[in-house]
Amino acid sequence: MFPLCPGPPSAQLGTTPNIKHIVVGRCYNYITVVNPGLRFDCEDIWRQFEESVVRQSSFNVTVDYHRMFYATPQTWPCDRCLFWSKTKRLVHSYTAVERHFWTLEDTLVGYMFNDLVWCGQEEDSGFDFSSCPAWAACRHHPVYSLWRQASQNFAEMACGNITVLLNGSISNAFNRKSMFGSVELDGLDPRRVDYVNIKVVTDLEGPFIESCSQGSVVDLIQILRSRGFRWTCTDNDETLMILQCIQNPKQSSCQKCA
Ligand code: N1C
Repeated sequence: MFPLCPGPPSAQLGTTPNIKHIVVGRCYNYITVVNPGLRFDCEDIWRQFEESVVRQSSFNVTVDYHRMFYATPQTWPCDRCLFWSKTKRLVHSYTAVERHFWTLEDTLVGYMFNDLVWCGQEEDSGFDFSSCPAWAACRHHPVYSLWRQASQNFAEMACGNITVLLNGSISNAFNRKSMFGSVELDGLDPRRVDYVNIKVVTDLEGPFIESCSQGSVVDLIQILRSRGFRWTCTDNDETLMILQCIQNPKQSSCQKCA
């Protein structure tokens, strides 16, 4: 089982220009402004990252980022983890108001690499700024490998009450090939996690395809049950609907109180 290949975050072919400045700058921002007091060596983290990516001689090898993760030991409130699948934009407006949640992008590694693209070159020792391998080869794509390893760590660390936000406007809201369904779910430890709170949210105007009692979400609940997790499931959580109304106030379903 391996994750889907949803395509790069933006329509660019090669490594994001100025990636070193972006990553090192985000790192300093994180340890200075976002989470002041953390002591990390941003230059060293970059070095470990760069060496992992550019040292690989072939694209058919999964990049091993363990040295970079080793340089970024971080603990976070494990009982506030928020997982998601196919709801990235909504999740981040949600965490902006529900500030106690932690997504992977709130950790240093997730923060540094969010929305970036990178790959090395077959024969050279630098990044390839003109093109990166097709996402069809995603199991070995250096971007995918990083999210896969980061997602695994994030899930293994989770404890207490955790939440997952799924998209009820698509079929297979819970997809066994997604990062959540293939890596994170299997990484959760029923001895550490008390409750898995599922939230299924649809677009305001639909389509209304999946819910807590319909479609692949039922399969997720079945898996959780069989592994001994306790769970709850909520359709169209009020805060999530209000957030969508803020982004789109003219929607007819947002006019109820007018
Ligand atoms: O495959 P997905 O969703 O189910 O992955 C989302 C899942 C979340 O719970 C996160 O903890 O996995 C973690 N995660 C990220 O935080 C993340 N940020 C950016 C996984 N992937 C992440 N990305 C990029 O989005 C990455 O390039 C990957 O390929 C997509 C997966 O998004 P998805 O298919 O919506």
